[in-house]
Amino acid sequence: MAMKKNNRKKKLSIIGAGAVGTAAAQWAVCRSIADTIVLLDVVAGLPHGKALDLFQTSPLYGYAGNIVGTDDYADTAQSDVIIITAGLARKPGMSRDDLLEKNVRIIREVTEEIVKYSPDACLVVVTNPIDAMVYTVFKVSGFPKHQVVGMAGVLDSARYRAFIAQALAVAPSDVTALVMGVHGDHMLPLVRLASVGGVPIEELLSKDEIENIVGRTQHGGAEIVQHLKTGSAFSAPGLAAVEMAQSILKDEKRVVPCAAYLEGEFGINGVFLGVPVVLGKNGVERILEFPLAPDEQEALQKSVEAVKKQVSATGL
Ligand code: A3D
Repeated sequence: MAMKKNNRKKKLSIIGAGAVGTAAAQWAVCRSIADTIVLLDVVAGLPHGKALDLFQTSPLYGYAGNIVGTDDYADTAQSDVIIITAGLARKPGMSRDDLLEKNVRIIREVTEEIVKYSPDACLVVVTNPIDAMVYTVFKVSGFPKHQVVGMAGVLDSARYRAFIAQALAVAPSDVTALVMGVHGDHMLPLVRLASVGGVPIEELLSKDEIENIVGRTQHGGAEIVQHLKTGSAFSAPGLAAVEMAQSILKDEKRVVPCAAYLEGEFGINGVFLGVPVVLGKNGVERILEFPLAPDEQEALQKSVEAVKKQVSATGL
């Protein structure tokens, strides 16, 4: 029997037309992941100009959908997925936690507007400090946990994979690796599970080489901030968010590390933390739980403590 095809038009909105939001919009166009892409910002003219510029790339990319720039949340109505990038980014010397107070205020405001118009959307949160901001979106929206997810692990794992590929001079797409936990210094790039074409990296790289790669992954964001001076990474973060949005919009069931709300998984309760999840049309459809080694469990616990500290600072 022929499968019924879901032909309903898909809508993606991106809140924040800054560096990450613009990169996400570009990647979304390149990959044609939605029929309508809305870019929203509070700065007058910014999203309109960026959307128009992007629209003019459509003959070159072959994207045939709508691209809308706006400062009116009514234009985001009935979105299937909303990527939230609104807020301040880091400058040299700042930690992600330094952004908390101002970004909580912005994220609250943004979430209240979003839910008025798109009660069924899956929300992909990018704004830092991510593990606390995704919690804020969850609490303010009142959405079920499967509809709210944070982007960090996809990016951190991509950085980890890129550094492993570079060290081994192999194709990055042949590297499989997972970063769990908080998006910060206590993130956990799992060494035991990292492999290249199925071969564990522990068989191919020395302890020192692996330690360097793990350290560089943990500080991957800061390394870029140090170079840029005026902002933080945007291209890989934008694509990481689009990778997640695509899996939801196209019901791909990709297995990706994301900040998901935990209720007992890995022995953790009541926080969002980076874990491997299955992303499909319902958002977070499953968390893939597996036994951790004692040192991994201990490292994850440090992540939990870091996130709880951030969350208590949100006042929620
Ligand atoms: P930036 O280029 O400054 O863009 C932020 C945009 O948000 C600006 O255009 C603002 O005008 C807009 N904005 C501010 N307040 C509002 C509001 N109330 N409603 C709508 N738009 C608003 O920053 P960026 O794009 O480089 O970074 C955006 C956020 O993503 C920051 O918090 C970064 O720290 C974060 N980020 C997270 C990751 C992760 O891996 C989690 C990676 C990269 C950036």
